[in-house]
Amino acid sequence: MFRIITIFLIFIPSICFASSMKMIGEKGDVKDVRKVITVKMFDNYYEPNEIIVKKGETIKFVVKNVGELVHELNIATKEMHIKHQSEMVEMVEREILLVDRIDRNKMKEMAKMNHAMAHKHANSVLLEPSDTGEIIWKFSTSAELEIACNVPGHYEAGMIIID
Ligand SMILES: [Cu+2]
Repeated sequence: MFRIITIFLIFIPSICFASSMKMIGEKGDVKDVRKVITVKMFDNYYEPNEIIVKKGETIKFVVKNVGELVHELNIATKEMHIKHQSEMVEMVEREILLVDRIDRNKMKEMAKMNHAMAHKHANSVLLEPSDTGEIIWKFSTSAELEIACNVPGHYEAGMIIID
């Protein structure tokens, strides 16, 4: 099962390798939302398989996990996803991230020692089966972004939207 989803960016994308949050955009303000996109997360792909984003646009993503596994929707650069994947592996090793469940209590405990484990970033949601989450994101930069799931194995399986 391999699907590549495309984001068409209506500006000239520039290649950036820095991995700060600022370069991928910023948490959007609800009053700036002009477009709502519902994304369904299956095992292991997203629907729709194409998203059109304009620079400067604030989009509200309503994210539904309709699969049987835990999934993530994360807006970031390729470099950031790869970095994040090692954190996700650690979460599996510590039994915070289970196949179809997230141990939120353990996650909270871990976050006290390692902030990366909190998974409370504005650019991502991590959802159990049947859960729904929301991201309001302002695409304020020209970074090349991917929307992807970093649950171990899923990115490799094609759970990714690239531009
Ligand atoms: Cu996934």
